Order: sequence, then C-alpha cells, then structure tokens
Amino acid sequence: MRLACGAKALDLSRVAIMGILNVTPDSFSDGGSWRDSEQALARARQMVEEGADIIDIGGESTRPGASPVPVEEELRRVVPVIEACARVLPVPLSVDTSKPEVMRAAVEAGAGLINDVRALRVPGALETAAELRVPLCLMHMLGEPQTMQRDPRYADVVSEVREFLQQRVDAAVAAGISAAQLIVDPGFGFGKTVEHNLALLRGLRAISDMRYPVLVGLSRKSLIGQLRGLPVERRAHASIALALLAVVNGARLVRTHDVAPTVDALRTYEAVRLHNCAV
Ligand code: HH2
Repeated sequence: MRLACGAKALDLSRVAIMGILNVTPDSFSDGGSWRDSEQALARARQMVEEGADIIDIGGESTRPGASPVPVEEELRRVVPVIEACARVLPVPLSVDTSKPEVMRAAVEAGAGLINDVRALRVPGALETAAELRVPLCLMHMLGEPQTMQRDPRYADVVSEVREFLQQRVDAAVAAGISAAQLIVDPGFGFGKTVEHNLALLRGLRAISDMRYPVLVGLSRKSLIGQLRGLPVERRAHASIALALLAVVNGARLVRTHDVAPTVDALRTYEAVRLHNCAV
C-alpha cells in the first residue's frame, strides 16, 4: 500500500521509518541541535541515507512541561527547513504541528503529511486539514503538554485511547477527510504513566484492529528512563527494543531519532518473518 503525500509517496507495505527533525531550542532530545536550515537539511539528508522513509519536522516541543510557541515563531522555524528539504530529498516530509496556519504554510512549502499530536482539536485545524487533502496522523494526548504528566488517570487506558482515536477519525471523516488518508497513534508519553504506556504497548492490537495504520513514537522517551534509569542520550537501544515490540503488536510506522539502527532492527525482523522464524 502506498500513501500519496503530495508529490511523493510513503510505502506502507512494509514498516515505515519516520526520522525526527526538531527545529526547536527545547525538544527533550535533539532540541537546539539543528540551528539553521542548512544544519537541519544536513541532518535530514543523513537520516534519508540511513534509510528513513519520511522526515517529521517540528517547530514546537511537546515534551512534558513545554511552553506553547506563538504561530509566527513556529512558522519561522519550520517553513524554511521544509522548503529546503522538499527541494532535494526524495522522501515525503511531515509537519509536526497542531496549528492550522502552520499546517497550511507547511503544505505550501512541500510537506506531504500532517502529524498532529492534538488530533485536529485546535479550532480551525479540522477544516484546514480537510482543504489541504494530505494524509494525517491523529494522536491521543490526555491534557496539554504543560500539565499532562500530573497524575494522568484512566479506568481502562487501551479502550479509552481507542475510543478517542475513533472519535477523532469520525470527526475527520465528517469534515470531508478520506478515511484512507488517516494514520492513528496512541501517543506514548502524552498524559500517561509507565503503567499506562506498558498497557498500551501490550494492548496495541486493539488499536491496530481499527484498520488504520498505527504510528508509534517511543524514541528515547521517559518511559525508558523510568524502566531502566538511562539518561536521554543512552536510550537508543532500548528505544529499538520497544519499537520492535510495537511492530510485533501491529505498528506500521515508527518515529525515531536513531534511524540507522532502527532500520537495521526492523528490516531484519521483516526479513526473518518472511522465513517464518519470528513471532
Ligand atoms: N512524540 C513527540 C512529538 N511528536 N508525534 C507523534 N505522532 N507521536 C509521538 O509519539 C510524538 C509526536 C515527542 O517527541 P520529540 O519530538 O522527540 O520531542 P519534543 O516534543 O520535545 O520536540
């Protein structure tokens, strides 16, 4: 299955690797690393060479406690990078944003997919996304980044996340967005304790059974710090273990900071699966 993302396409017949490019000063892992468009482009190129199928460009950190960024500042951060990447990279680009103004400018600049951690709940986002006609990733988040990790509670996290995603899919379809354009994401770490994250990992089949491709973002997240006591810069291997588990449980897209080893691990899993020697 190929998902048309503007002028480029994303192959979903195998697991797709989404390389993370945060052009922010404060992202929890790569914040401040790619200061201008040239550095950001060099990083994107490197991830494509390492096997990334799509590059996700974000201009607002959504880590726990992050402050909102004004729309002009987010535009200033992401638009030049998207323009530069769209000109030379062979893979599609996604824009990690919740703001309708940024969605529109990013698609005009060459982004072919919208990745919205607020699942089109910001006023105007649903209508804008429907007009733009690019594929969308709808993610679950309980609360807002500034406060989401303060005592999040669920009666049953898996069924509540699934129900939320179904409601957002229904809202998107009602706004005129084709169901074939939708990707869903349980939102690991977004208003969830370790136990909630683990329950979602275990119960991911309930989400992939919804019949939309499932994207997971586990890369270097605090779940790993809490489970293993590892600092952010030493979480790559653990992230790959979790990504593999998610793929075994039905994930079709993996969002990662560490493209080369994630590609190696997941392509190896797919190769051995073809020989019937994987779970
Ligand atoms: N996680 C982050 C940001 N965007 N999008 C999706 N679909 N799923 C995720 O799990 C997800 C996401 C947070 O990670 P990161 O971009 O590395 O950090 P920050 O928000 O600090 O920029």
